[in-house]
Amino acid sequence: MSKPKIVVTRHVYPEVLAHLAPHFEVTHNQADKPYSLEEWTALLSQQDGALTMGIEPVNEQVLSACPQLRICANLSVGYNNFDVPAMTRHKVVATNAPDVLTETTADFGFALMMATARRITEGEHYIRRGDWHQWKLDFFCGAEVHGTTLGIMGMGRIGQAIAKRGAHGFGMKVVYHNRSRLAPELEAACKASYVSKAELLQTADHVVLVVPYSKEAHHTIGAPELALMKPTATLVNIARGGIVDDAALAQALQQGQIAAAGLDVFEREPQVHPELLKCHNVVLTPHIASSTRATRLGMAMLAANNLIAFFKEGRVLTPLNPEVLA
Ligand code: 8YV
Repeated sequence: MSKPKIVVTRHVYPEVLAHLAPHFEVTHNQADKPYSLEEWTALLSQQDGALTMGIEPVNEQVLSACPQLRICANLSVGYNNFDVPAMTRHKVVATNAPDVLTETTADFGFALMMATARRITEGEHYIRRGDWHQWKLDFFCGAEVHGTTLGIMGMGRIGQAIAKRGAHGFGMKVVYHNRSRLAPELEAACKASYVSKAELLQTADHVVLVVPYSKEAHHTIGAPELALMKPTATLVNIARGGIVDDAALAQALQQGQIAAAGLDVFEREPQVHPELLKCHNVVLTPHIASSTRATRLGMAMLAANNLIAFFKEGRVLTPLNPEVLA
């Protein structure tokens, strides 16, 4: 019997391809060349499944050209590249890759908050420019982290892991806002209190965004929200581009409405808003919050195992639309 055909859309570690090879006829893209929409649609239309990176659109337009397609397994926990209702209508199974990246991503969120508050990259740029000639008392004075108030928007697994770092490691008071309030035992484990969005923005010294992207969450932080924040506060976005209005943020940073920002995600990746690039008080990283080899391998293997379980056993490990399998 012939093997199902799958595509792995971008470069992955060789052990992932070796893991898939016994089960599938694999088309890979180890050259890591991004596809145009036309190339992507034409390629996907030839496949039974796909291991996607969280960036390739799987929507009504693409799906109508792919009657043979049965499953798309995202390597990422975020799945805003999927139109899940459209996939369900087309009976295409959707999976993501939760859990395996939680602690690593929380480490990064905390590191970005610290780097932003303590002006670490600004100090480095100063040295590299050759500007460091003498010690000064108020050299790159930053914001305190320990003992301050940490505001987390989006209290899923990653938000909770960041809260624990802040509360237990740095003695921070943790407040959070989420679509729904956590169960009391989860709040207690994180030492976190539920507050309204406005109260969080008004009281937090450091705001960290971990909200999943959806149309409703678009520009969760825009000019009105930035206006509520303290002028000494920092904002960190490790969620998704589009959760923050980047133009409004650049303006707030330039006008001193907030002290600084740390950004791992942007509205038009890989492009960064030109006004943000001009701001000295922003730390920029290229969407790397989950990027350690062990974690990225774990994410890729989970996506691969979803594909294998589906074609071998008719089940998946992390379903987004379980009704398709029922
Ligand atoms: C991924 C992420 O590496 O999992 C997610 O949702 O944002 C990252 O960890 C990225 O989406 C891959 O494109």
